[in-house]
Amino acid sequence: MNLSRRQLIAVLAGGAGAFAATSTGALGALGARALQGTQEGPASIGEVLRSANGELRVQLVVNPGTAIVNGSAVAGLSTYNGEFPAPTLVVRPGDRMRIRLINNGSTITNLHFHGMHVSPRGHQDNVFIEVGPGQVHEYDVKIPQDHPGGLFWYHPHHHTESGPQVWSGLSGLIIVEGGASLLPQVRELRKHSLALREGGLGPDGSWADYTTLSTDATELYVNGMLNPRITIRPGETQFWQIGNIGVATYYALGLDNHEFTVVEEDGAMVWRTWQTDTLIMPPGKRYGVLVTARRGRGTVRLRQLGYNQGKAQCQHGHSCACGSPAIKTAQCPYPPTSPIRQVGSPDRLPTAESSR
Ligand SMILES: [Cu+2]
Repeated sequence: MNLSRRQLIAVLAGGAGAFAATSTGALGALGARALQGTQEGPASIGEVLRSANGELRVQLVVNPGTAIVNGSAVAGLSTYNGEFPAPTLVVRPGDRMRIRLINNGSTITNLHFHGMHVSPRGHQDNVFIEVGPGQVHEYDVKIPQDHPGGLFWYHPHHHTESGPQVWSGLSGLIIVEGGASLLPQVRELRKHSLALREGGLGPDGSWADYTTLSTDATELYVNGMLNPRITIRPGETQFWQIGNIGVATYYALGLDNHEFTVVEEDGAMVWRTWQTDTLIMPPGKRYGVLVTARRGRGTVRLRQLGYNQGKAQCQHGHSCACGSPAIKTAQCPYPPTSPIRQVGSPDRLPTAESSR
């Protein structure tokens, strides 16, 4: 596999009625790999579980079996509540998250609230909790009043099981309301949440076994879909919160001929915004960015520009390409990153008015 190939992962369609430009054929010609055909739908976030009256009271059922992936039923997954992608949790600072975790799986699991400033004790963000097959655990996580707003995520964190469980579908986004989305320049913008994860089907059409994990064999999903579409008007600025909730893949994320203005990073507003044409995103990484579509109609492609996946590529006895001692790393350069240009304080961000 050529690691420097540019893999399409989503499409930005500019202008009303521009969808025709995003035909499957056109995408295929650009090297998109789609296991079950390109999803023509928008990049929907899926199920959203939102707190009310200071409390998020939900049930997450670890559900081994079949789920709908990119429009088709796929066996061999393990999902929360049968959903792929997992539900997105939306909470506010000061909320309690009362989550009943029911483990219908065959291995021990638990919950970790990645990046959140919450207690690791008791029934909160305690990775030593063990919820065995058939067991139930009641989480009660208190989010501090001064918790920053931004993007976080949840996934199992039982040692040795986290990797296979996340791979099989057990990870989802958490949005803590506030942060950059409350800035006057951002508040009125259209928002999208993009959950990036890898996955793929085995020879029998079911979800590939974790032991086959290799960047060679994986597809890149955005909100559980292959090559979904986001619409944006020419000149419009949108706020995207992007999280890598996969298990191994590093992304170098690029948007053709466009730049990202970073306003949030890892669940916190940045002190100084900056612009880049490449977002480097290891597993767990989150960015909140402003994207302004250039004038004129057409489509813009969000791509995995390619990243030397190093040892992750070589696990489980798979033949290694880049990163293997047998192969010169010079053949597999890390993607060049453009120098960071600071844009300045939030009062210099593009405004909703200027983008109309
Ligand atoms: Cu984590």
